[in-house]
Amino acid sequence: MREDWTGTLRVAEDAAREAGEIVMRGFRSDGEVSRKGTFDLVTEFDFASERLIRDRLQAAFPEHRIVGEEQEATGEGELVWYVDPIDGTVNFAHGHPYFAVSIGLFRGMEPLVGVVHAPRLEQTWTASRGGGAFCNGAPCRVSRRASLEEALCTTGFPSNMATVDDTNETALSLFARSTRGVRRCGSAALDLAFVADGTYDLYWEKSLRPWDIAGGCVIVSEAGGRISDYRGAPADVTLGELVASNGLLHEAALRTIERARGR
Ligand code: LIP
Repeated sequence: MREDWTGTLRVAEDAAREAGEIVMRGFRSDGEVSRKGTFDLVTEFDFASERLIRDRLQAAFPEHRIVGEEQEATGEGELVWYVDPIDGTVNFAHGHPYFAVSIGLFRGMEPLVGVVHAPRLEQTWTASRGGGAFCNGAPCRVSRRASLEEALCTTGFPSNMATVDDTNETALSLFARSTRGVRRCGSAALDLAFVADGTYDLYWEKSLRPWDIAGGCVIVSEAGGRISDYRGAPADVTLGELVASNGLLHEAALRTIERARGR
């Protein structure tokens, strides 16, 4: 019998919307901002948002594990929630509207429930396994553009870019020359949501954390897209590298990434 995740999704969506209200109280305010690294930021609203989401998830699913960006993981269950209280914190702290609350539920590598809620954009993407993907309640699907020449792409860079060798610059250059364009807007969760609704055709990035991408991966999968690592193996959100696409141009994208990496 097919499992029904609708009720589970409702809890996650309600939590994301409630957290979004907290986050919006801090948007363009004088809230406290601290540095996690040279360029990486955290605000009091990241902490408040994560506390709220954890409370809601723990109350509804005491047997589940919760892994979030700003607090220690809790619980031991095989079902794991990945919580990003604000994905795109640098944008948020600078008053840029491209940030989102992101929540994803996985069983191992199996995507079950995803929510990406962008309060400033007033867009909310949701999905549950076998139940399809939605944006603001309307069904959404990946695009049908089948070649890189027609594609609009998005990517990101690690926040510790100044100190790592593998910076994504070669891939950026190759994709910029072979597609309609590459955008870099600063929230992996939203990049994935926009792949799911057909705005972008392709997203790739590495040095990611599971909470950045878990919610979005569920939504892309349910919207008919493909998610993989850089070699084309099924995506594991805990491993940090991801290619997400409409499926049609996935192999061409993998070949470009391989070229960029000199293989
Ligand atoms: C950020 C991402 C962004 C990525 C950054 C960072 P945060 O997440 O979503 O797109 O390029 O490296 O991980 O820290 O704002 O939640």
